[in-house]
Amino acid sequence: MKRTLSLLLLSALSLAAAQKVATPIAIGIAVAQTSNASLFGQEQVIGAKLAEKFLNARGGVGGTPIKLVFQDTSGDEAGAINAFQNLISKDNVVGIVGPTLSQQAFSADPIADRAKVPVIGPSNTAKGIPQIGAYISRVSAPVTAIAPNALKQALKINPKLKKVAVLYAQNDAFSTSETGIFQQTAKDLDLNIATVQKFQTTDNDFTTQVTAVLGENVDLVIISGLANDSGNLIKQLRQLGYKGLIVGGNGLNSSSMFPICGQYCDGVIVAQAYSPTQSSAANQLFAREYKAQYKKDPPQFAAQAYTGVQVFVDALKVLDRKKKIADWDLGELRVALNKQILIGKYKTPLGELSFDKDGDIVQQAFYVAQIKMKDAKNGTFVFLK
Ligand code: MET
Repeated sequence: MKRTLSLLLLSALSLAAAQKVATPIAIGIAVAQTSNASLFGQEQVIGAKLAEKFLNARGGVGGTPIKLVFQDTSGDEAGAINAFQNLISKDNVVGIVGPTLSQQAFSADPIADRAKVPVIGPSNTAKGIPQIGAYISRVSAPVTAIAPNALKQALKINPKLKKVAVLYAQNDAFSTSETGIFQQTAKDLDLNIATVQKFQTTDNDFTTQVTAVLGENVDLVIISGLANDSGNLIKQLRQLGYKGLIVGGNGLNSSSMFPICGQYCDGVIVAQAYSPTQSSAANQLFAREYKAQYKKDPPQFAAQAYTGVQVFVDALKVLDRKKKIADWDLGELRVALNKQILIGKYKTPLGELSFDKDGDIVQQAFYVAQIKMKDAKNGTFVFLK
């Protein structure tokens, strides 16, 4: 009896170990489709789906199509962990593009790393993300590469800038990481930080912080937060009379924020890891396809999510030429795929990219844009020279 049981157990185990890769090839997308973080997540879903359609139309992986499997992470750690676990153990994906927030990545990525499932972060920009583990990389350039550009641009617009106020969401890993870079860069540029104010991503009323900022007579305000909080903060800053320049971080890099701050978003300076005018053939195709469908320029979060899916497909193609993907053992494929991702070079909408030894993106060009509102709900990011 005992022997039969252990035999059964053994064969179940070896079955699990010998699990083949399903076709179409499943790639997991774990982003925020609900909660406030879905202001970014919606753009990521669009970008990922465009990649699926576009890459399958061009033969997928050596003739085998890919299939995206979506698991909503919502906006918190528990949601991301749950989504990752489902994708890894239930949906048997070859790898995961996600999650939306760095705050979620620090909790969910270690689960994939332990399971040896490659993760490509599509928007996680906090310091330390690729260092979570060998299976974690990202196509979203870190705050260290992005944030300083916005401050330099603010100084270009107003070379007389001297006194600045810094505000950040203290309960969010990305925001605390980004404000560190903003504050260091401000000091490096000889700006005088008159006040540092904290808030929560769940806050709606910023009277205390705005009052403190107005009391300092600053000529630049620098904000690190997510979309809803930052949008409301900007609105209240302007309504209470602040007239100077505003630099927003990555959390302000979405038109989903426009209805929140409305006309008050006008003029906010935001650094970019993507430009719709980037001249590569890969971007021209992506931007054309996006524009045809959505009647506007593609946003950064869509371009990065598209790139995440593309990197998986490009790396899978290399492995498929050695042995058809359907013939691989899933566990072995995940390991080989991670290795291939890290050594590859990719022609993407973000330009040509590769990864450093930790899995951080090596990207050629960055940009800065300024928000231009047409009315209370609609606006654009105008790219600056
Ligand atoms: N860059 C953010 C992060 O790493 C996510 C999107 S913008 C708030 O959490």
